[in-house]
Amino acid sequence: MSAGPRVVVIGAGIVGCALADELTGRGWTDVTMLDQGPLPRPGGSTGHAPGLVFQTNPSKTMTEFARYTVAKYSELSVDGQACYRPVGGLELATTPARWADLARRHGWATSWGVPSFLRSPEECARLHPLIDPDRILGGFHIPSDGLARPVLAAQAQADRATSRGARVLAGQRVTGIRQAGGAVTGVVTATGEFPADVVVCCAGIWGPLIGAMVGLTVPLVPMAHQYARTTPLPELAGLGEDADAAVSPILRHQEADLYFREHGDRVGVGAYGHRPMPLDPTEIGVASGTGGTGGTVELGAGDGTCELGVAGGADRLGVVGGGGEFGGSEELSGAGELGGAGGVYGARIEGVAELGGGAEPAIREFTPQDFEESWGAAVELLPSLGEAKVADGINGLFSFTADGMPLMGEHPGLRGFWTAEAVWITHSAGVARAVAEWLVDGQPATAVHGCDLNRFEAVQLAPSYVHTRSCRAFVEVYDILHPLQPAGEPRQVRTSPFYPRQQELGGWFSEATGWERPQWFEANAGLPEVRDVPARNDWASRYWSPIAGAEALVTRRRVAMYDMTPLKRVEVTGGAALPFLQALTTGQLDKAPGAVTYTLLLGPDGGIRSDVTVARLGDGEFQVGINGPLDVDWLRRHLPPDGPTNGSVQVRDITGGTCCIGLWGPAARDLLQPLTGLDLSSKEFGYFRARRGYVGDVPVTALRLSYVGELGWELYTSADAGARLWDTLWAAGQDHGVIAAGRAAFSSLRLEKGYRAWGVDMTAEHDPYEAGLGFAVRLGKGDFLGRDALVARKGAGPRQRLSCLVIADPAQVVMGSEPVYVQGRPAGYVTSAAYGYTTGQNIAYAWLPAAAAGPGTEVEIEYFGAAVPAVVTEEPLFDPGMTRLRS
Ligand code: FAD
Ligand code: THG
Repeated sequence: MSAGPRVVVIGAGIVGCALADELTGRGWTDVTMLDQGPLPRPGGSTGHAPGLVFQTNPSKTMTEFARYTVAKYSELSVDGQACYRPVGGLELATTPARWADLARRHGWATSWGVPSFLRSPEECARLHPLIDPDRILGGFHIPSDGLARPVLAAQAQADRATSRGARVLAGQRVTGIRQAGGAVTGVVTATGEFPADVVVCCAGIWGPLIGAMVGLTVPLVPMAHQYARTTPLPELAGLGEDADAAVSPILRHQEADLYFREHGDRVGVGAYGHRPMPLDPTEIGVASGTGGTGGTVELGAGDGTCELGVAGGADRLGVVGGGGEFGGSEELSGAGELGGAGGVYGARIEGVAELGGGAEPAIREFTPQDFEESWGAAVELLPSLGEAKVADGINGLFSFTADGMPLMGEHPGLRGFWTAEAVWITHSAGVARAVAEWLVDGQPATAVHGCDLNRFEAVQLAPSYVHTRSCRAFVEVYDILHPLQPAGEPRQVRTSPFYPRQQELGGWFSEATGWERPQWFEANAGLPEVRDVPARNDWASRYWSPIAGAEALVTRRRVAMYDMTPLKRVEVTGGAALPFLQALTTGQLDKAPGAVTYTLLLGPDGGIRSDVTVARLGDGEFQVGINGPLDVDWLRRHLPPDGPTNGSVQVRDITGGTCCIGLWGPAARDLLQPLTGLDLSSKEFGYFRARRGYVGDVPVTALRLSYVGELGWELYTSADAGARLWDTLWAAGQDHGVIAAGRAAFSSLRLEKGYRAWGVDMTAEHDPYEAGLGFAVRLGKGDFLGRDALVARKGAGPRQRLSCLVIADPAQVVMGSEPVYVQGRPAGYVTSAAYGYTTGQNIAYAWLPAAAAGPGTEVEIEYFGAAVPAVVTEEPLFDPGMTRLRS
């Protein structure tokens, strides 16, 4: 068997070690892992993590990563010491809102296959004897959650990789990346060179520095997070002094931004309640005392934390021996080399393993005043802590991203350069497995679009954006977040040319990928249709207005203008544009100019990478309506290689330079025809056709299609003419009762029509047949990416099916990700949901096992702990005969 390509992994933290193990386990054994620090504690975040693994996450992918990490580390040990202990996880509620949210989290755990229970205060106190049951309303208990031993797990995986032929080298500080012809060729360290075909950056908080060596923005922010341990508690005396010993469940007290674990007879307290403490990666420094770092150890004092006095607050925390010991670093070897600003905690405790040890670039000095409030809340929850004191603590550094998700994938412009960054211990093995599959098999088995390095728009890579949003992610880490809750600053980063008009109409804006997007318009509050809109439950009524329902109704009754500008589009041009697109899509695109085709992009395994519309505007000219930056990345990656055909295909993102109004509704033709020389009759301008012309004096590309399932057109023009287009349509529309309508109405209408949203309803984990999109596949057209795998999957028959559910109670609108029970058993999960105003049906789409998904099947959706009855229903619910669209 070949050893595979030459792989260099940068960083021997838990992520690098897990990756080396996963790669070598798949037969890629020519793996060299480099770390600047000493082993097995090279000085990164891994050495400071207390190892709590709470698996439940709103993201299915993240939960799966955590499940795999639990399963894997449960099987690992070093010298008889287990790498994982399933002590269980207990998330506690002290407020009614949190209690309700724990029920929502129970729903996610159930949806993603993690068994869990809601427990009474007394049950919680039985599970964890330090809890005061009078302080809580209940708990969410996940028996398989627990404690990983990060350094041990890293070591176990590194050892296994080594046994398969990998090399792990300490004291090798990477200073440069070699490249040639758009691909990596090697890694340069302070003392050597390592040829490589694949380089994976697992450098944690240092990732941005490595990225900078290859012109790549690694959009993460190193942040300090406080973790402290108490003096011994008599109640825990039975556990002894081993800092790794623990029997009670790990705890989360999200209301106070706290988590807890046992360290033998002491308690470890983690706090997110403090102010964000971001750090510039250039200020982190490196571990000292090993070869290769030379004299280059540099630590800035710029994190702000070390300027703060420590003694004052320490007294109030009751720190052992007073505040002085917090500041003192003289007992720590290597501290001197770090020049005082090196994060060190003072008080050493005999018999308790060091949190860090040696020179520790990934910790900063504990700032007791930031911990004070947390300590108060900790004592309130666990009254026994009142007898104890804070013995030691750190401000430990790890990575935050704007959306809280990791950064996995390949550099967009340098082949062979990969990242696995911003990964918690919790997800480490799962992320590593996915990256290994991606490298070895060509794609991960798990849907990773939410973690893809290339998921961001350029504006989201601006340093200010990354910084502000990552700080916000820190602040919100334990907050109860509503799926429609608008993002904070920075806002108004991207606005369509219609934005001033939308503001005048009282648009209520949310943000996505930098765009301001109106959800509904207060100007429509006076529509009589508002009265026809049913009320909904408290959670679903947040960030929502009945006006949205009225906008949906008006779209079906008259006509509405939708701002479709944020829906991305690319221009694909050149002599080879047609064969290029043919090879990447499931549809037949070889049609005369003027045709529009709804088609799919598949991965090599036949999973859906995206669904797109391809408008052929000329022989070698296509406009492709896509779903996001990953589609641009996908198309670019598949461009024909340099050579004689170079330049025969160009892919250009035209989103920002153009804009689009969706003019939809039964009166759309009557409104538009007088404004244009185009003949809008169905005979001359049929469904799924494209034409160029003018609307008033605005040049447009008009596509006759509609994501809301109504007669009408998408009207594209250049951004400069957008305001003119809006005004022209608006003025002419007054006689037809035109309104501006927002995203909320849009979502309801598309679900009534059964149109899937990629990334929500279907992902790379699903094939077209399961997703109900078999109609978009032309197996007979010739070869295309994913075709062979798809043929096999078709033959095997669908395992699961995207199913349309109708909920009996109109008020019980659900939001997505809720578990669906068939015959009392968890069987699937909701993807998207909306009330259908025109059909009067409360809709939820859900993945269900194919065998259980037939129409008429009665199911229950778990919503905040309540069972909401629903029925699998034939789809689409609205206009199955397509009379509206084709009228
Ligand atoms: P690291 O462990 O930092 O490894 C990166 C490695 O890259 C380092 O060893 C570094 O030396 C090396 N490196 C960097 N630059 C270079 C270079 N130029 N050349 C060579 N080598 C280089 N997560 C959880 O899931 N549960 C928890 O309970 C938890 N608690 C935490 C508590 C604290 C106080 C902290 C600080 C973090 C906690 N985390 C927790 C987060 C977790 O520790 C990190 O997310 C995780 O360890 C990151 O692992 P990594 O391998 O990516 O990074
Ligand atoms: N408009 C344009 N491009 C897009 C979207 C869009 N690309 C991304 C995303 N949205 C793609 N999603 C859809 C989903 C459904 C339809 C169009 C885009 C659609 N489907 C018809 C149907 O299923 O009845 C297709 C009929 C056919 O194939 O003839 O219209 O909103 N420009």
